[in-house]
Amino acid sequence: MQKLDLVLFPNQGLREVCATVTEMTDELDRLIDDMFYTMYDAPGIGLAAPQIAVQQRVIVVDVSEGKNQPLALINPEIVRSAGQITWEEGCLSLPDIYAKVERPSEIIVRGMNRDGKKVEMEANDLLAICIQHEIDHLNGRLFVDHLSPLKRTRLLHKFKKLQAEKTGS
Ligand code: K1U
Ligand code: ZN
Repeated sequence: MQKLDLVLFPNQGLREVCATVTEMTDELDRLIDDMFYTMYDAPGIGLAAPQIAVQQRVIVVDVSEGKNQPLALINPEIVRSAGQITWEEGCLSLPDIYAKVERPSEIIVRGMNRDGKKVEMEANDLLAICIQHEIDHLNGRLFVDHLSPLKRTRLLHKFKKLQAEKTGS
């Protein structure tokens, strides 16, 4: 397994709609292993393929305390959503900035697991938030896009300032 480089904002790849996966291959299975390795190492509770420069509809998630409930979904789709929850979200592609985002609190998500089997499951609270955040990535959407234009501009300005400080530019 290997740790993959994370793609950071404002990379254009984070703004693209990812391609549907047409077949489960050994290469895709290895990519999923590498995605989990990269997510746990970050550390994060989710990761979407475009964050490691792969423009395909693949996400991995683990919101458990023990980091022992890995979930990989291929071509995930939300088929039903209800309720409302606000959570302070972060993003591995926008390190060190956080904002409260409102989303549905309960979802039914459909997709394929890494064995190539169709799956449909219900998710609530943090798991639902995380799956929605990752599916947004597959559609070129970032958590800051859920904020008002003023909040988004302020946060992205802060992000650019922090990055400039880090890189000394
Ligand atoms: O997709 C990503 O950028 C990963 C992101 C997922 C996410 C976080 C918060 C709400 C929704 C989705 C992260 O994992 S950021 C890191 C983070 O939240 C975290 C890291 C370690 C422990 C607990 C949380
Ligand atoms: Zn993210």
